[in-house]
Amino acid sequence: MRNNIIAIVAISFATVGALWGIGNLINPESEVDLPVEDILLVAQRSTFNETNPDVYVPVNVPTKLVVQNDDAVTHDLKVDPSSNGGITPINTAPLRGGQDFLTAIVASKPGTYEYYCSYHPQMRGYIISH
Ligand SMILES: [Cu+2]
Repeated sequence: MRNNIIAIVAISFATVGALWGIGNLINPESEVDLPVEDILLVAQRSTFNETNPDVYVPVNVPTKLVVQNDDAVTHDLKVDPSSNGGITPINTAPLRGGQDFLTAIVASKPGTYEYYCSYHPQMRGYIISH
């Protein structure tokens, strides 16, 4: 009985190992080689990244966006629907100090779109898709 259990466990490990190996052959780590960088916007002293920078994203390539609130006060980040329909709206919902939110910037047309904090009018910048 005990030998049977040991044999089953050994076969299970062998199977998992084989599947793992095959998976790596089919799906190598370097499968995606796009010049896309993740974007981090940190709300601090009521700015995003000190300068409310322009954010450049490629059209039709979703770009990972993390919004992090390092202030004591609540911030959010919103992108409204655009008149040309070229960007997916974003709304992080209110973020308290220390909270962050993971989302994506998805632009389907070239354009300039505003991002902003709905609590602080000076916290605004542009997403430029190209
Ligand atoms: Cu704010």
